[in-house]
Order: sequence, then structure tokens, then C-alpha cells
Amino acid sequence: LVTALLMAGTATAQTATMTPDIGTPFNAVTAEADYIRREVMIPMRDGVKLYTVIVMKKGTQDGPILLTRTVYNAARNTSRNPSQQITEILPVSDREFVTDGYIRVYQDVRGRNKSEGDYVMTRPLKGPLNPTPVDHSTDAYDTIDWLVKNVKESNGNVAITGSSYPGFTSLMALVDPHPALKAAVPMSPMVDGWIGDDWFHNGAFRQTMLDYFTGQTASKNDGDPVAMGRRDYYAEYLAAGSAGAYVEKYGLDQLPGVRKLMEHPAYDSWWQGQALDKILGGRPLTVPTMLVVGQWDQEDSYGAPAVYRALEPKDKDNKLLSLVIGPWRHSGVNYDGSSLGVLRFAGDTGLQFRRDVMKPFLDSHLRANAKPFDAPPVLTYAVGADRWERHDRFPAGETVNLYLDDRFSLSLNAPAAKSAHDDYVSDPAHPVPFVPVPVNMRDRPMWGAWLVSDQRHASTRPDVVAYVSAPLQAPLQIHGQPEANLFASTSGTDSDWVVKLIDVFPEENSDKPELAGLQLGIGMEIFRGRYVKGFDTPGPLTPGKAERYRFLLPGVNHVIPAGHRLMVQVQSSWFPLYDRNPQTFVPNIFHAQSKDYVKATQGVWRDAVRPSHIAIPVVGGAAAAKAALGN
Ligand code: PG9
Repeated sequence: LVTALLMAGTATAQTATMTPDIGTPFNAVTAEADYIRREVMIPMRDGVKLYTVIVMKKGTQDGPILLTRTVYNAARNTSRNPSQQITEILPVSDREFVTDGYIRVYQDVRGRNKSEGDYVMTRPLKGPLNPTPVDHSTDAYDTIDWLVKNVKESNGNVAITGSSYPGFTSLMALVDPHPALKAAVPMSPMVDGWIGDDWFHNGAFRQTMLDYFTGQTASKNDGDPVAMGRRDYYAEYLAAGSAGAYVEKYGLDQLPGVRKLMEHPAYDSWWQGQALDKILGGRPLTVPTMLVVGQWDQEDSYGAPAVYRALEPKDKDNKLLSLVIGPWRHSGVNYDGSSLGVLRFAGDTGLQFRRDVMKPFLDSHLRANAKPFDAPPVLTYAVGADRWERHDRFPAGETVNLYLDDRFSLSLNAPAAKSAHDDYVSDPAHPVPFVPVPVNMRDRPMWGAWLVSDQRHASTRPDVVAYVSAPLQAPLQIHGQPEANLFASTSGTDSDWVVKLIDVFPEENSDKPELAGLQLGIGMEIFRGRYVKGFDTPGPLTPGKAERYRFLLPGVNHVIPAGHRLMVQVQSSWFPLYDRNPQTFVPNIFHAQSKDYVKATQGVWRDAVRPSHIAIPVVGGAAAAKAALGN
């Protein structure tokens, strides 16, 4: 055209050489696109507008809406690759939905990325902790209300989904839900940040989450991890001293979110008032809900089973609530689920779930003429047997106690000795690493798969005690949440206790050498000793006195084949994932001083009055356990 105009002798205005080359708005031309992508600002009841992206295939009519409310950048979620294809611009996990007429909606929560308003990390519901008129429940309500009135291609039915933080916002939408909200699929939701999700586990602080604060709150847009001088988090955190000293060293106390966390080290009313399982448990369940979590969820293993426990009694006919556990890392359900670390599964388990379960579940609730779908009350992937299983309840196993016994063995019989314990020395100057050093928390594949990483590096340390069974004579299936019942003493006045239930693979495997001798964590968890009398009543431990520590390990369906062995490991640090317990009682561990960090002699008790054991939900109960363990 330019040449033609020049040839015709017509003068055209030239672009001035010094016109800045960056700064003019650019909108990619998507004339050939198979999709419509609309950006809108949806007004909330307080006037704040939330940035929302609506994506659908061209020609969509009567489409159900699938909504995600996120802190992870709605614009980026809807522009994965520059492309004219809907399946390229949206995450892989949306494929089955948008290619079958769903309208996909992503929204930045208030205050993040392109949305207006204030961002408050895991904003509490309106009430004592939140005197404003808005929260994630009202924002979900107002958003759904706007969508069903303004998206002309929709059929007026909405479902909400998302993993982790968006799992939390999915659950929040269930508090006083909008009538158009017809189903919810919260994945790995953050439910209680103190008991077992992101920030603490049973009171032990997950200090590596501090990177998350700079990433999420140092700026409205995505920030960077903490600017520290080395990549080995083990060395870095050890050099800093306490988590509080690390925070001060890098100026993280400028961030209100970090300060709030550090002002509430115990399970006080601030945490209790935000516990979403308890909040939802106090309300009617009206929206069909499918809770999803990974068996090896390294961030939010607590939330989904806890909400299931709180809501299940309300689901009288087993029609409204489902629990799904797959062989996944945190959020792994939305990616390729054919492997995790060295483990391989029977095909892409993430796709299998999304295509064969989630999609028909949503169709049945959002589409008038959809086939009815008999949603499984409990759907779990049996690791080790490589099959999906449907059950009416979770757990399907019956409790069998597995006792820590003489000579570092495991037994189905309670110990008879009058007084017996195994000792080790826990030294905060040499904490047990959670993965072999150097520990690089920015290594995402490492972090994603660490819960299936080989625990041999720990069982060979002198500050870890390991109890192991004989090779199983028959397969043993664990379905549910094992419960650690540890009787333990310390020579100090505070202590951490880590209990790991492990599947030990046979020593030889020439077909799959990567599995030979593998010590695979079935479920592993930590408990901070100062809370033995109650999560809101920290107190010093009495040196030498064995206390009983009871805590749940994550939910699993795990089949341990014949020939494998069971192992239980106990240790007193898990660094740098958890901050070190100084082993001297101090009012607030965030501010422990170097003199407080002392070596302690730890005792794991295994006698008639202090029978340390794991209560394991075994399919087939005592008889099946006896057939496998033979004693
Ligand atoms: N586990 C992350 C998170 C959720 C909620 C609060 C803070 C962190 C996440 O992956 O979203």
C-alpha cells in the first residue's frame, strides 16, 4: 500500500524518527483467532473494580461459566502463549472445558495486579478481623452476579475452581453463595495457615515461605524472592540465626503481611477466626463441591481433608460432597500427572481426573441437558497399585496400630517392656536437612517433588532414628490419614518432632534402578513440642518427661506391595523448610537468641505405658495387616 501511495505521488505523514518506539498501546490483532477474549472491570458493592478476563470459543452460546479468582495474574493466565488458538492462550488444564463450550473467566482479586482496592493476604471474612463490608465471599458473589447478567453467551450457571490461593477463594465463594453458583472444585485450598497449610504445620514455622511475601506483597504486581546473597537456603538461614533475625536482616519486617504473621506465632484467635474448615462447618452445605488434593502436596496438604471432615456430616445422602486425592504435588492436578519425581503412574492422572471426573461433574450441574453424573463420594488413586478407586467414605481403612519396637523394628503388638526408649542427640547447629544440601528453594522441580524424594539421606544420620519392618508378605493398603502417636522426651525445654511413615522399596531392581532401595515418604509431618498442651497454650516441656504427641499425617491411598518394608523415621529438625527449634523454651521462637540454641538428648519411648505407634487406616483392618506384617 505504501509503495502504491508513493507511486501515486500522494504525500503521507511519516512517522517522526524520534517517536518513542515503546509506549503506544499495542493490541495484538486476533482476527483469525478461534476465541473471544474480553477484559472488563467488574464493580464490587464498595465501588472497587476488579480486573476480569473472559475467554470463550467464537460462536459460544449458552455456555456455562468456569470462574477462577486469583492472586497469580489473570492477564497472564489468559495469555500463556501469543496465539490465535484458545487452547494455546489458556492453561492446559482448561482445554477440556473451553473446547466444549465453557466460558473461562479469570479475575485478579482486589488489590493484586490489575484490580483496584487493597490487598490483604488471605483476607478474612467480614467480622471481628475484617470491619470492611467486603471479603472474598462478597467479591465472588458480586462477580458472579455481574457475569450472569452481562455475559450474553452464558447460560447463567457458574462454577468456581482454582488451586491453592485460588482454592481458598473457591471455598470463600461457598460462604453465602450466589444462587447461580452451581458447583465448586477447590483444589489444594489454603484452609488453615497455622495447623497444616502454608505458614505453619502444627506450630512449626515454614520459613521458606518468606519468599512468598516478597513475591506477593512487595508490589502490586509479581515481585521477586528475597534478595539474599547465596543460593543455599540451608547455609543462609543457619547463618542468620532465628527466622526473626533473617526477617530483620533483609528488611522483610517492612511488609505488613510478615509482621502480622510474626505477631501471631501461636494458634490464637487471629488464626482460629480464619480457619475456613470451621467457618464452613458452621454453615449449611448447599453447593455441590468436589475437594481435590495431591497425596504429596508440599504446600497445602491439610486443607482439603479438613474441609471434608467438617462438611461430610452435612452430606446426608452422599450427594453434595466429594474428596479426590491423586498422586500429585501441590497443584499437580492441573499439569501432566503421569509422573512425580522417580515415580511413574498409569497415564496422565491429571488429565484423567479433569476429563473423566471434573468435566462430567460440572456438566451435570451446569448444563440443562447433560448426562447425570454419579459423582464419587471419595475418589483416590491407589499409589502402588496404579488404579483409581471409588469409596463411600474417607478413610476406607480401619485403624491398626503399628508400634515402634525393640531393635528398631515395627510390630503390630504393643510393647511389653516396663521402660524402654531409643535416644539421639539433636543439635540445632547441625539441623537435619529436608533435602540434601545445597537447598535451592527456587529450584521448582526439586520443590514440587521433594515429598517423594529418597529419605535415605536422613535415615543414615545419627540424629534420626529409623524403625523398619520385615519385608511384607502380602500387599498392605493404607487409605486415610495415618496418625502419629509419639511418646517422646527431651533434655531441653522445647523440641520439634518429625514423624515419617515410609515405603521402603526392595534393594534390587535392575529394571528400574532409580527405585532400588528407595525410601519413599507415604506421609510425613512435624509437631512443635511447646504446643503439646494445646495450640493456643505454648509452654515449656519438662526435661526428661515423655509426652504424647498426636498428629495426623497427610491423606493417602497407598498400596505397599509384598516385598517392600515399612519404616518410621523420627527426627527433631527439618531445615530450612521449618525454622529451628532452639530446644530451650523462649516466649517467641521468632526472636530466639543464639544462646538459646542448645543440643538436646531426645528419647523415643516404646514401652507398655509409652507405646509410640502410628495408627494406620488399613484396608481390611487387623486381618490384612497381619497377613502383610505377619506378627
Ligand atoms: N500455597 C500457596 C499459598 C496459598 C495461600 C496463601 C499463601 C500461599 C499457593 O500456591 O497459592
